[in-house]
Amino acid sequence: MSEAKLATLATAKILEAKIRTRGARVGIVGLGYVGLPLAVEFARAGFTVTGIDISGEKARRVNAGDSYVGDIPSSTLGPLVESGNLHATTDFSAVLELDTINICVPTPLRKTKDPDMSFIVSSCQEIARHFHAGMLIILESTTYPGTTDELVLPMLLKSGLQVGQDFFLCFSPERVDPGNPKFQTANIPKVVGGCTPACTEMGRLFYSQALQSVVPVSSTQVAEMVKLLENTFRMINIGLANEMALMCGRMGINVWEVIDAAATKPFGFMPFYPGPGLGGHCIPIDPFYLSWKTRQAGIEARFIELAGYINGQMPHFVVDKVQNALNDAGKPVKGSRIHVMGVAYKRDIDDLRESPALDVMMLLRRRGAVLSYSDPYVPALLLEGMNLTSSPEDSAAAADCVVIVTDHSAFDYRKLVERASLIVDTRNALKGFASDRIVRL
Ligand code: SAJ
Repeated sequence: MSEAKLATLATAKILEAKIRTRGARVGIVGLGYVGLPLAVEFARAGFTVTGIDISGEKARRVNAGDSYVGDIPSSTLGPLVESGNLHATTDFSAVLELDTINICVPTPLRKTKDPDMSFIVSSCQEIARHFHAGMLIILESTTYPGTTDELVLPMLLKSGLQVGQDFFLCFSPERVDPGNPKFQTANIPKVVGGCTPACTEMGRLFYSQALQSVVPVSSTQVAEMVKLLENTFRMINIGLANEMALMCGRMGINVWEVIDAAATKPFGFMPFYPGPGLGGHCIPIDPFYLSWKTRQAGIEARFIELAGYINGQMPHFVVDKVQNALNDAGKPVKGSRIHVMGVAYKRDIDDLRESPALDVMMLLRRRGAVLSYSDPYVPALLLEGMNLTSSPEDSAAAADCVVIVTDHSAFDYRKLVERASLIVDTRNALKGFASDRIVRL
């Protein structure tokens, strides 16, 4: 066997041994709601973990054992930092001392609905500057199929090292669901696909040291596509539920009753619910990474485009409902006091990203409404340059119309029904209440 071949085998064996003995020095780039929980799991498993983030504030808070991620209490983070198993830095030269790196940086959409790859590119450029033989690199950021092989791999090959021999490169989709009480990083099955079989096996071995279940697949593209299928599935089915709402609304049928009854089918059906639109940093965005890529391949992702259109129309549908409800009460939208209940993108969280509530409020404001809102998770927000602060729930009673946009559990719906003069309910939050003052989606 040639010396080169022997050296290659040695590289893989040495990295394998480091991983098996937990001696591998683990790096996590991007300490957000994905990266920090992952860093904690590997630190818990006994690895020495270095978190790398461009935010000095994040690095400082991690090193102080002060968690800013809801799923990681400071009581969990602190001891791992004190024991030396976890520390954070903004200095990418730390890569020189690392054996593995997981890249967990954001992949937003541009306004043109094109993928914004800038965070992946800048992270990989920094990693490539300090990259060395014997490393396992795993991209976790949601992206279009082909990113790992077409964008990341060439940046690492510039080192002259060979993938699958001198270093190992994989993709593994993040599946973190912030606030999920049942499924957290450790017990969510982890899909991983490598540039070569040896890469896939190294990725499988790595995750199996800290996570309960690993699902190896044959390539990085398969792994990239798995995530997009998961979230495109959701987005399209939510679009179907919204279209059902539009159809039932036109036919005077209660769509919520239809869905609840359909959901009694014990097989072959999964309920999704209509709403004021699609918010969050995953579902409205991930499918457009796929449709952008398929367009390059000359294939139109028609379901994605159609569902995106329908979901995007829901804020307008809600505002028309409000306008018609006020009209039936002899009031124009212009000058009416309209109080929005809940502005976060989904219940019981504080995240405003892509929240449809912002679209609804903007449309109502442009029709001349006098806006106020209540959201226990969002004390203040900026709407087209206007600073709004959350009012006490009681203030809803003084409004000409209340719109339930996000159905937080903390709201007192009974009191709202007793006191409000008109309520448009976009979430079926008032399912148990009957009143001619309630207008449902
Ligand atoms: N929504 C509806 N109708 C539904 C479900 C959701 O209108 O039936 C709306 C929500 O109100 C929200 C948006 O869609 O505005 C997205 O909601 P989501 O429940 O999909 O929550 P996300 O955005 O937090 O999605 C995450 C995703 N997790 C990852 O990407 C790792 C998604 O894959 C999960 O399935 C989802 O959490 C979850 O199940 O909680």
